[in-house]
Amino acid sequence: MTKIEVPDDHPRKVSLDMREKIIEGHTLDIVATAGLLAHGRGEAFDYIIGERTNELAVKAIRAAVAALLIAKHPIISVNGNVCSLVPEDLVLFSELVNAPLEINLFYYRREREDAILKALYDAGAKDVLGTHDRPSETISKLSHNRRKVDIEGIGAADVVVVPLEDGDRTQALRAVGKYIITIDLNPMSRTAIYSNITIVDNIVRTMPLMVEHARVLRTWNKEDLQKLVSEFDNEENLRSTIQLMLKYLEAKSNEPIRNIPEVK
Ligand code: PTJ
Repeated sequence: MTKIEVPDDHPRKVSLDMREKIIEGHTLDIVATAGLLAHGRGEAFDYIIGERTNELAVKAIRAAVAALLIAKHPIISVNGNVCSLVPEDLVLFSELVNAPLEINLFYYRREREDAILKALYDAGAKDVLGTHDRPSETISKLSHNRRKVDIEGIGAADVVVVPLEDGDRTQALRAVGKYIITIDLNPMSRTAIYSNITIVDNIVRTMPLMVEHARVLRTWNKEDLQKLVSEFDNEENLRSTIQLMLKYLEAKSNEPIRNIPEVK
């Protein structure tokens, strides 16, 4: 399939380039067909936060990085969408906070696992957990296919990052005592609600910021990192994010329709 070159002066270039990545990922078997739809849902929510990272997301990013840095056994779960959008930043971040990557798919197919593994190795990953040849265990309260996790990965983890995740799995991971961090543009999704820390932002903008904050926070002492985590209130952060969306829409509704500036 031919990849479309979006011209630099196209007003929706960033968004269209992201779509091209997801479409290419689907062609390569990295992204599930349902991942195309999940991306579209994300785009809609991104529009109503103004397609930019806000202060509430930065607060959640800092708490998330701190939680990972003080964790005993942190893990980052990787699915098709995440791998196709931010492979290099994922690998870099995983090294900075010492949290291995685990492939954990909602729509598992062996071909997809292979394609994602290759993409992660191409992006510089050295070790990747969650592959079919590794020892696995099951998490309770989930149906057969979706319950498998790596024994040394999510199985043993105290803190798990599950970006762009299905709500059932997030709830099941919470039920078995994991501390959950997510990145999800929908502040009303079950994953957003059930996670301990929810970063409501596009993963494409979030991951580079997580790398940036990890570089600074990894020099902090444990007590100060713990303070950042303890002071973070996910429920309050989610409520404020929904308020922010309302304010954004209200401002739009008061602008003359034809003069509404393009969202940058
Ligand atoms: O690769 P697999 O098989 O593990 O499947 C991955 C998907 C994403 C298909 C699977 O986990 C799924 O069905 O997820 P959901 O339930 O659709 O949830 C995905 C969430 O991610 C939704 O709330 C979207 O709004 C959100 N989302 C989509 N794109 C982005 C996003 N959040 C942040 N950044 C994005 N780029």
